[in-house]
Amino acid sequence: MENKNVQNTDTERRKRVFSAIKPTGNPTLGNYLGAMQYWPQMADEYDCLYAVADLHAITVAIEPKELRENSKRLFALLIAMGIDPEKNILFMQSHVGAHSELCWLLNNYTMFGEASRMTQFKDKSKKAPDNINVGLFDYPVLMAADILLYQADVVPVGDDQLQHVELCRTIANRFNNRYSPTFTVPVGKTPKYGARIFSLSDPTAKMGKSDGAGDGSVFLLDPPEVIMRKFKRAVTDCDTKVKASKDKAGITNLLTIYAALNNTTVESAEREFENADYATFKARVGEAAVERLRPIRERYEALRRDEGALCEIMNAGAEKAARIAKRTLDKVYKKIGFVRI
Ligand code: AQP
Repeated sequence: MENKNVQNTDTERRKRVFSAIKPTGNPTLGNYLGAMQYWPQMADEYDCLYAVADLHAITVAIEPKELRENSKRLFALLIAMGIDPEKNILFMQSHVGAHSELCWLLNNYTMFGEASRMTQFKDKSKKAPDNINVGLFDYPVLMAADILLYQADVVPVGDDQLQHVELCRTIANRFNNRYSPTFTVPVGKTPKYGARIFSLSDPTAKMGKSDGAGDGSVFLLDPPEVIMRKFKRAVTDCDTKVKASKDKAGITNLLTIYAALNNTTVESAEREFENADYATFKARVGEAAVERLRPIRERYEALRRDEGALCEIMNAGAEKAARIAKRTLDKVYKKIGFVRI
């Protein structure tokens, strides 16, 4: 993906990647196929920063114990799925105070109408009508702060986050035009297959972390027999052909999952299952997911046995991230006209 609008303020460095995931529940196969699976390999080409977005997690109601456990679990999972903390900057968002600071500053360069148009805000407001808090409304501005602090060029995300990246670009351009080039204007990058994985029990709804105990979401830490059960029960249709089409949402979703898991195309998956019945096809998709997730679960369990080591990685990541973030934040304060000491 080419970015024609990048205003790179630091020409010496490699291009930068930033992405994050919030610890709101159990990470799903949707999170993995839509975004996370591409993160480890990006270190070959880019300087990468990845965060557990714990500040974002409190925009929905969450118990303290759950937030703490989800955050540690997600941090360990990111390492387990291949993010090497020596080659990437991996950190917990709340450990770098600059995120909240820049968010406040950027609030003043974001229009109320722009934030009101965000579909995720509308969807989440409908889901929790008794907790439509200002933080939920401000979510995309905090996300813009996350990205802009690190002068990120590329933001790998699933489909649902593209609108937020667009708003981030608007805010960055507005600030750059009002003062002088300050922020790199980033581009969002989505994968060809897997940018939106749907629920297995309702293939018209996005597979989400906070979907609870139902069979619609496959969680990355689900045991193999649970994964197999969920795929075997996946909703399909009353046809018999394993073919992607608009009126076959369930089968199309399963073909997409298979293609994204095997790094192949939907067309080639269709050919592979030309003569298969639905039961065989669903079992094969399940097996592919089990095989992909097995080593991740094993590495995860080993990492969770040593909390001390995990804390050290968190500390080191936060220090490195804070150093970069401070440079941007200082520049922003100065440009706006704050007295600096
Ligand atoms: N179903 C999905 N298909 C493809 N990509 C997805 N992502 C999320 N769901 C799917 C991508 O995963 C990354 C991390 O997501 P997030 O935690 O930052 O926020 P989210 O998009 O709100 O994720 P969830 O799973 O839907 O969480 P809840 O249920 O708590 O709201 C992002 O890049 C996202 O695009």
